[in-house]
Amino acid sequence: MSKRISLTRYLVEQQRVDGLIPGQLRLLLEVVARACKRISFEVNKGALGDAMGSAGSENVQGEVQKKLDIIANEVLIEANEWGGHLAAMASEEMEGIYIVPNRYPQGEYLLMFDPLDGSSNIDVNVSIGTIFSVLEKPQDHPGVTEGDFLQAGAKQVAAGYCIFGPQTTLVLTVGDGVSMFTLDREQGSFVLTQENVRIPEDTKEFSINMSNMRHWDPAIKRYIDECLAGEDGPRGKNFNMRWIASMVADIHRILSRGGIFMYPWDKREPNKPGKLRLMYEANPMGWLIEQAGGAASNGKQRILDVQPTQLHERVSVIMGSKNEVERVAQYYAELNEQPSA
Ligand code: P6P
Repeated sequence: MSKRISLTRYLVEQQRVDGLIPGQLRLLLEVVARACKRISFEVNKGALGDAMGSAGSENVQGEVQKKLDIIANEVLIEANEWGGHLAAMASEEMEGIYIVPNRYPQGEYLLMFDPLDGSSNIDVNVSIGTIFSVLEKPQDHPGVTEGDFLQAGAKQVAAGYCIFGPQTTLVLTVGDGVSMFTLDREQGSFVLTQENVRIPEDTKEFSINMSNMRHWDPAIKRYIDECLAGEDGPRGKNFNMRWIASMVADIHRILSRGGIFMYPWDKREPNKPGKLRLMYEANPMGWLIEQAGGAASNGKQRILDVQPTQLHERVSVIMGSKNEVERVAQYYAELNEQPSA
C-alpha cells in the first residue's frame, strides 16, 4: 500500500506548494481536527463514559441538549480560543458569539460549528458528527461583532465535518475540491484516504423524512411522487430511499455515492424557512457538495448566495446530485411555488 499522508502534511502542502491556505488557516484546521479527534474519543466511550443521555437543559433552538452536545461544544471552544488564529466563534449550542478572551491574541478568522449534529442518535448508536465553517473577519473595523458572521456561504474559506461512525472521518474543503481523512487510531492521527471526491450528477437515491409528506410544498410532493412511481412513471427508473436523521451521515453517503438530501420548508411552521440552520449546517455542507460537483439550493436560489440576517437562521435544504437538485428547483419555478421566505 502506498504510504498514506497525514492531514498535517496535506495541509502544509496546500499551504506551501499550492499557496492555497495561509499559515493561520492551516493552524486553525489542525486545531479543529484535534478537537474532532477528542470528541470522537468521548462519543466512542458510549455508556462506558458518563456522557450519555440528556443534560437536562435546552439550547438556543429550544432543543433538549445531550451531555455530549455540551462536551463537544466545550472541547471546540477550549481547543480554539488560545491559538491566536480566531477572533470569535459561534455555535448551535450558544445564543451569542464567543469572542476570544483578551488574555489570548485575536486572529483573523471566524469559526462556526454545530458541535454534535444528529445528537438525538447518540443513545441509539447511530453515526453523528461535528460540522464547521470558517469565514474571514471583516478587516474594516476593530473588534468583532455578531454582524461580522452574517456573510453568505460563498464567503467561506474552509468548511467540513467529522463523522463519528464505524470510522471517524474528517471531510474538508478549502476551495480546491473535497478530501477525506480517516482517523488512524493506532497512530492517533488523520490520514488522507480520498481526494477529489466527486458526486454523480444523477442518482436513484433520495433522502427525506417521509413522515412530513402532508406538509410539503407541491414542488417537493411532485418530485417525490415521481420517484415513487419508479420505472413506470415519468422518471423511467426505480428509486431507493435513505433517511438516517443525522445530516452528517446522510451527506457523507451522498458525497460517497451520490443522492439528493432534502429538508425543505413545510407548513408545520410556515414562518420558518426550514428546520436546518444556514450558517453552520447548510452553508458548510452546501460548499462541500458544490466542491464535489453537486448543487445546493433552498428551492429558489443557491444556498451559498443566501444573505444571512440572523446567526441561527434556518433554511430550506435541497442538495446533492446536480441534475436532481436542478429538477426540484425547476418544479418550484414551474409551480411558481416559492418556499416560504
Ligand atoms: P427529523 C438532527 O437533529 C438534524 O438537525 C439533522 O442532523 C437531521 O438531518 C434532521 O435534524 C433530522 O430531522 O425531523 O427527521 O428528526
